[in-house]
Amino acid sequence: QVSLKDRVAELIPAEIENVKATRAEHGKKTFGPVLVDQLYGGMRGMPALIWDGSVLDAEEGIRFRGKTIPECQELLPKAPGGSEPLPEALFWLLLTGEAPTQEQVTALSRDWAARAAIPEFVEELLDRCPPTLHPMSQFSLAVTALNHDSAFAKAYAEGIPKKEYWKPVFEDCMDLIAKLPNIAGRIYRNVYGQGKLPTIDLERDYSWNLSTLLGFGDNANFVELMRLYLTIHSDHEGGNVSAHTGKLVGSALSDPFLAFGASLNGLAGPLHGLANQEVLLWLRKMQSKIGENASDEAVREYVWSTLQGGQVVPGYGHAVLRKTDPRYTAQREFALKHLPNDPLFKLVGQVYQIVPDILLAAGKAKNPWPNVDAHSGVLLTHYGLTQMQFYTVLFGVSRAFGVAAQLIWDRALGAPLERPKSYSTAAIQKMFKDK
Ligand code: FCX
Repeated sequence: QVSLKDRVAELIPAEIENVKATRAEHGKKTFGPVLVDQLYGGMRGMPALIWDGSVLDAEEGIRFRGKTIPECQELLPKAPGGSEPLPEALFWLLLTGEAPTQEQVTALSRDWAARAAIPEFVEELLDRCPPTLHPMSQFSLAVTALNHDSAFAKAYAEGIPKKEYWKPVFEDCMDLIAKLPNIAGRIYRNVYGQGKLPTIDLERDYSWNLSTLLGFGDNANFVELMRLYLTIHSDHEGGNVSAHTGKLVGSALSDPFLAFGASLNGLAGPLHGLANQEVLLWLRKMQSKIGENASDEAVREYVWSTLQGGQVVPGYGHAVLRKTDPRYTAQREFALKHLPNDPLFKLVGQVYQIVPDILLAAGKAKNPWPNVDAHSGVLLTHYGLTQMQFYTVLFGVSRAFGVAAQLIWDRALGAPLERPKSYSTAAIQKMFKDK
């Protein structure tokens, strides 16, 4: 059977030709003007990047290599007895555009399990972090430190030719993904005092091992949740902060550990991945203010008070999406199947009925609908993973899949150093004087 690395190697030459032909035919064409507002406005909607792994449609949401989330749930191999796709399979899909066989997925699980150990000095580094240091900072520290053993950094120092870059980058990316459960598990247990870290089971899948390291491996539904969670958080086209940061830093030929460490620092912001922590905090605060089983009117008032306090409603809105995020819907369906009567899930559902109208009435947010972060915390809480400061770490474990796939393809296609042009306001004024 063909390994993932062999399959990527087979695909690269044709893709290099494909890019060459596309550039030869369309390279000098423009698609749309760049507005000055876009320079001041976070480059919203400005075409700037190429990434084949996933594309985000404003109305429909994410497609991984052309497949919607329900299509991935249908198509991708599952664990024996499970019904959610294995994230191993999603990674294969992101990298190759193809669904792997069950055997190929099993081989990937084994490969990652075999690479899972982290260096002793990284363990010590984590053990020395004060428990008051945010789990995301600890996560980023540990990932950055893995660069100590980067195959790419070593090969580059030894003068590897450019067309070979992707090979050690592939190895680093496989190591990176493989080591994240041990890092996440260690942080979780260090910070929240949950006993000794078990060892990785070489025969089990990635999500089972991650769940076990966190202390939830004996709950089959939690393991299924992890499979779904890691699949849907993996990638969200190229322009979001974590994906773009990884690509940008990787373009300097910083190795995948340095590049993904940078991604994590972006994911740790409250407008991005930290929103999943913020949602739970916000829901808990709401509950303590207006009680459980509160009326719609009380929830409405609370939402307005958030807006009037100058804060955003976490988990709602999106820079690209203009409809309910299908990642939200996938989690809602999971909840309807596994925890329909959970009180916090009911509150999430109630909030979903109420917030969009309020955001529309407030008149600022371009998208009043929920995003992925509006739902993930309630699922984790249901199974006893109640420490919300840890939630973004799980998002980070998943986001490594997308960033890694991009890094491999960027190096395979010889993507250059990223260097867009910045302008001063004075230059803008001069440029458009009298125009
Ligand atoms: N609550 C209140 N106000 C909101 C809002 C929300 N949920 N979403 C947008 N707005 C406001 C913005 O703050 C902005 O106000 P301003 O003009 O006073 O600065 C205005 O509406 C226009 O913003 P908009 O163009 O709609 O949104 P952006 O593309 O600038 O930002 C995010 C998108 C996601 C950052 C924004 O909707 C937000 O802050 N949401 C809450 C945080 C969140 O859930 N983030 C997670 C997003 C994502 F899924 C992820 O990365 O994980």
